[in-house]
Amino acid sequence: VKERDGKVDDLESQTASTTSAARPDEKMEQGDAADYVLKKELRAWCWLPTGKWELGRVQSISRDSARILLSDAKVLTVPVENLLPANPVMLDSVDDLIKLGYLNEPSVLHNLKHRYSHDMLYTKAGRILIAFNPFKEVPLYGNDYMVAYRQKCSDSPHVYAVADTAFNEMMREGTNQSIIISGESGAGKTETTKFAMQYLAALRGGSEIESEVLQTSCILEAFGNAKTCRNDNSSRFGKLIELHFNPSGRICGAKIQTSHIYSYSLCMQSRVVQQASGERSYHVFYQLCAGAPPLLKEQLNLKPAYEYEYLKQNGCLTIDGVDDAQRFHKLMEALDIVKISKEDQENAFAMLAAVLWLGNITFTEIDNEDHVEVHMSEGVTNAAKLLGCEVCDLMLALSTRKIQAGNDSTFQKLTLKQAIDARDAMAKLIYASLFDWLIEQINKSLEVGKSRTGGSISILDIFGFESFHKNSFEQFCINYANERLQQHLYRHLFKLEQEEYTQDGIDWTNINFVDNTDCLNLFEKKPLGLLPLLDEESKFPTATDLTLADKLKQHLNTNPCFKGEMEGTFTICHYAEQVSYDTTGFLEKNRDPLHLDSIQLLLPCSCQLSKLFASHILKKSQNPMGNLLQVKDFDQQNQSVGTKFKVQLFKLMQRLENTTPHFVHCIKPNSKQLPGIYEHDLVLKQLRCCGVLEAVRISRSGYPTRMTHQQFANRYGFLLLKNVASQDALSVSVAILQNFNILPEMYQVGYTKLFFRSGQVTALEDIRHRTMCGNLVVQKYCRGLQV
Ligand code: AD9
Ligand code: MG
Repeated sequence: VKERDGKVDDLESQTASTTSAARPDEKMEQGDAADYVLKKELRAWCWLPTGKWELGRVQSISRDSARILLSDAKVLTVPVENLLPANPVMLDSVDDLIKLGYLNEPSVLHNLKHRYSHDMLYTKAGRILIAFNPFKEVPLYGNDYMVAYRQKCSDSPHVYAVADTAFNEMMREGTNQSIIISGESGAGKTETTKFAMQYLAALRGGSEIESEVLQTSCILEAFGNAKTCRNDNSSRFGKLIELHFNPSGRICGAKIQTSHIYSYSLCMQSRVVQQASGERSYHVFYQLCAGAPPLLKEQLNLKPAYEYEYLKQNGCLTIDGVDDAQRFHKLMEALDIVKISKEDQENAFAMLAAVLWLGNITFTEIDNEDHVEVHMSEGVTNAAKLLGCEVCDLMLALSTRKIQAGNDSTFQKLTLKQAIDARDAMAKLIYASLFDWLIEQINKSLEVGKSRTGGSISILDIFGFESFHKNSFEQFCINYANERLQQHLYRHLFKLEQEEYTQDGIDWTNINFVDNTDCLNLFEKKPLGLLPLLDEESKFPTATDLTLADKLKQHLNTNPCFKGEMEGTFTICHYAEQVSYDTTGFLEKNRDPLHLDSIQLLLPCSCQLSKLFASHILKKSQNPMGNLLQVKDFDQQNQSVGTKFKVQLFKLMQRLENTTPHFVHCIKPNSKQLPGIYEHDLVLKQLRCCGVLEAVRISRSGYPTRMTHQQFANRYGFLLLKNVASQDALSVSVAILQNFNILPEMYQVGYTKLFFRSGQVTALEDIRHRTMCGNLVVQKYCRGLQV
């Protein structure tokens, strides 16, 4: 065991619970394992569930149990059915998991760990690229590497290789391509997106537009990323970047589409006014305070970050190793390169400063019913000046609510809590609108006058599947999006599998592919899906989060993907794992009440952007007849957040549907954001969440190992111990299959290739290896062997 274990690395030791190994789809593998161990000669390698997966070697086998020798020389007797087969040593560190004879979880994890510890960050899982985040500089990038992949001097897996394949397919077949990058927070999606973009920009590079496209990352990160407890540079939105090429393969334009859970009270926006401990608001606020040139500082009355309530509340103002002032200069350069005019830049910075000053507005109580008025301070005067409105109008909007009754309107005083909500709502509305406006400006600049003549490659950098101790509406939306993406992956994998089988004339009708359609139906089906039921309940003013949970339970409890258990919670069986959701806050978050007084205040402002933002929100809610709604209708007509999210997702999927997809799954090796640490359980969880193991399961239910007749005959022909040189490859192949008793249901013979069920070739590989080592008399072995 030592001799094999020498190959296992001394990374931080990990523990994997055995329960995590007992997945339903592992049952099949476990049955195989028993077979495998019993049918093979002694000394077979296997995985032992000893609290973590441990490698051992079979010493002896009685009826149902086996004695296993472990690396510490201990011997354990275990039920054979608990064992999983391990791959031969030569399959340590394969660059494609499909090459593993046994695709069980411990084998996959062992392989990935081995590669990670040798800085081999990329591994393929069939058609998916797995990318590990090294949390350190690794010399795998830059010009030399790009040239190597372009000239096909390297065939090891890499994100450059994925970008290269996408580019070549686009050029060769004229089809649009997409690169779908997923993974959990901090796994490296945004970095991977940038590597892919850099590669594509460098292919025929050198022109202005390529550097414009690359600079967009800097702008998007400043406005859309923030320090969270899981990533110092966490993207708080999803994005799809579509790169347009001309017929000679040069980038000629680009379009960015963002997706966030579109709510004025949620997720992206709430960070503007409040952050969890150890987290920051969006980078751009700190950059502006630290790096604005003196003139700009004066115009905006800017103070250092620690003077602003919205930024200083939890004491986290800086990020280790990051110079915010320097980043601000980079941001201004990037805005110049992307051709955002100086005037627009200044207007945008004024909106940021207005948000910061809004946060410093305080209230004083005026009666004993908790009613308040705005305290006169530099916060309110500066905010009013920057927004372009009268100080008294701003004070009124933040401390009263206008009630319209026919032609008359009255003002109702707000309580302290209501006033703070109104102030924060305005700050969030301005920031969300500014973000959307900025994307629009970048898109205009990247598309202006650039005619689309060739194909496109879209790169999707989107939030991955989430499962926390407590899961709320945000996770509900994010995981729904991931179900859709997962189905996209399944469809693509099935399609390609089936195409290959059909092309080679083999029968695929008996392959039982299972996908996640049932779970998607649970979300979407009208009228009794999760989303329609949520919308229905949101319309009842008297409904509560508890009545919602009851309603879901009442209608969906017979659905196999749904479980309504404890009060106020429900569980969804996602493709990745079961997730329990707490309905607290669901209705309010889904209704997304908008503070109309904010819009009414901003509409007549003299500042161009304030006005624009308010009218934009009103325009977006045009009713189906195309009539512009009145402010007073707005609340009733406003679509629910869940429905808006679904519409946004469908648009995104529609765009992806017309492309040939390439999948990259990023993996975070540890939650400490440090190099050299491999947390076994964390990696396993991500592999499941990313659907890698599901994709592997799909391959396993088909014929994952393929070889041409010629390759197969060349590789194993010499084992036949008779001269087959004069025979054709197909005849030699058939002779090998018969000679080594490979069962007919374990393979199919196509026109050009042989297709094998998982694990079949490993047995032949074993024989070949032993024969070549001269350790075994082949004839003797074959007589006893049933594969
Ligand atoms: V989030 O969902 O936006 O919170 P991402 O985007 O998945 O997350 P990101 O790309 O931001 O993660 O990576 C996190 C950090 O890991 C980066 O800031 C880098 O410091 C580090 N990283 C990621 N990939 C690489 C890499 N290939 N080489 C070196 C990397 N460092
Ligand atoms: Mg990111």
